[in-house]
Amino acid sequence: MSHGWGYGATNGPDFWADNFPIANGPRQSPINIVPKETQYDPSLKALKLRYDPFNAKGILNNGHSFQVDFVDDTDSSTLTGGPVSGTYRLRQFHFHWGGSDDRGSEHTVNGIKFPCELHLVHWNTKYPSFGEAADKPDGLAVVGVFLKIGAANPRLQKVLDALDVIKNKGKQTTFANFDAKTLLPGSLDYWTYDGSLTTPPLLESVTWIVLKEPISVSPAQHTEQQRKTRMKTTTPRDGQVPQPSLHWRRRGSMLHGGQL
Ligand code: SG4
Ligand code: ZN
Repeated sequence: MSHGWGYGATNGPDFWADNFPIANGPRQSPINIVPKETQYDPSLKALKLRYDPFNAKGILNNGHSFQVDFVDDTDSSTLTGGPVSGTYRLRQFHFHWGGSDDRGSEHTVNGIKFPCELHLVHWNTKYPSFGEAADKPDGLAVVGVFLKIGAANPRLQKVLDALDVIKNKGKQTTFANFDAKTLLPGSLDYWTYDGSLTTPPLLESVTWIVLKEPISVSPAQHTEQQRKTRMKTTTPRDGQVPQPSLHWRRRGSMLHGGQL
């Protein structure tokens, strides 16, 4: 993108509204999730993610994040169910990492930041393309996955290895035959709310599906990422989305769960 936005002292989130007035809009992301203030909604369905490893195409450093792009001209990698109706196609996934272990995620849970957050971006096939979908209220569905420091994550290593060749903004390289499903946690239980892109143009087009279970990254892998990239994150835009519009779903149909 050619806009001068960033995460610095003079072009960071507090300044985004100058060029993107929607920054003060009613459904801006990210938010702080307060689990005990969320509502259990029995009408929410199980999330279905079906990804074809052969759709993985390339990995790109866009200057704000690095993303793995997917071929999206057929319905072979899709998100269905969960809070959405219809079929959403996987377009790309990217990460938001922080400069230290105690920050990095964009969403927070009870104010707690995770070291990293993975975003899998999907677009609604009721529109002709990602571009057309990106500014519609039901245009995008992004699955957010927190990363916590723990065991080494061999699935993540392939992504980290690729970072060597895309150190600088605008660099890209092929990234083929990668199963995005291997990056997901065991449980697809989620919180959901209607929000926005977390970077300019901050379009209010994203149904957020934030998974409750984090995946792990080892201290060494996290250090490796910090050495290779200097990516930044957007902090929660508190108060803009009321907590009661968050819903959560447990796997199975234990309707009286209500506990986290
Ligand atoms: C990252 O900068 C991605 O690399 C962007 O991807 C993405 O923008 C942006 O984050 C916002 O997405 O899931 N965090 S987010 O709300 O997907 C879009 C690209 O620039 C439009 C393609
Ligand atoms: Zn993101």
